[in-house]
Amino acid sequence: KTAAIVGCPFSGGQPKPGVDKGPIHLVEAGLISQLESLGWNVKFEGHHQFEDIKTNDDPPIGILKNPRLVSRVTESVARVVGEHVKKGELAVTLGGDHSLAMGTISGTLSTHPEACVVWVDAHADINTIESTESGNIHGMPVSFLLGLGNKVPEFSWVKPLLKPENLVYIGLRDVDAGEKALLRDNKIKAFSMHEVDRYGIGRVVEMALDHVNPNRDRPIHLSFDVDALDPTVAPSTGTPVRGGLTFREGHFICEAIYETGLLVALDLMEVNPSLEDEASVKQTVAVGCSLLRSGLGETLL
Ligand code: DIR
Ligand code: MN
Ligand code: MN
Ligand code: MN
Repeated sequence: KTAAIVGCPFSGGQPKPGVDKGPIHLVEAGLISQLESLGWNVKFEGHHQFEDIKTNDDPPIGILKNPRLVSRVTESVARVVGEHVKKGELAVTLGGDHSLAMGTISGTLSTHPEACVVWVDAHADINTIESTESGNIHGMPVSFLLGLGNKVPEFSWVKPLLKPENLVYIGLRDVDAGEKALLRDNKIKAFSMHEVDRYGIGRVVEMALDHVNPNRDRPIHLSFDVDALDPTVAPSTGTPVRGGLTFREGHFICEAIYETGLLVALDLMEVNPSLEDEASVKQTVAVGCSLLRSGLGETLL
């Protein structure tokens, strides 16, 4: 069993500097050897290098910020992740901001069109060019993958390969009004923190998988935004929202999805080592590594 680490030092999908240092800190904290200790053959040939497009050469489209840069970077991530998944390697992408998932999920679906996506996040990241209030593309990747909203020609490489019924959310608690309408209109299944409180994380994961993967026979792409965790657990992230998943709830999701034996790609996004104090950074990076270990089969016993 081989895991391919795709380090993506990229921050162009949102305005706060530092999230590009997330993958570097995760690897420096010992992630590679931790995953090797779990019995994986881990491939890591250094972090991905992205060509830069200067802001001057990349004016907004509508209010979308850095559109050409985000498009170029995510397209190359799609190619890299797609190649790993095609070879049967577990693609583990380290972000970087969540716009990268436009690439990672496109890569997975290019090989496994029947794959389902479990999106763990405080946010739905489903704004369209019409609905976005921030213009930050990390709040939009899901709408591009689903083909919602007016097409942005710059992103013509993104094929709408994701079907709404193959997507499920866990952990939502900060969803824009326009996004709520998109979730409703497209009948997308979402388990917010309200459902986590009501049913417990065990039943929520079970129900989420029953929805997208009733026979437990389809490949799974898990896209985990660290801000799904409560800010007391993962403080160093760009858009923290109180009332999030506990340490154990976050890990339970990763453990339960590993146990299905169906995981083909895993993203860990939005760790920003430039935010909060040194202890908070250390804590957030450690929790990132530990979520990834759970996703790769670490057990408590
Ligand atoms: C907001 C925040 N919905 C936006 N999204 C964030 O900018 O579209 N996503 N923070 O991670
Ligand atoms: Mn996100
Ligand atoms: Mn397949
Ligand atoms: Mn988020």
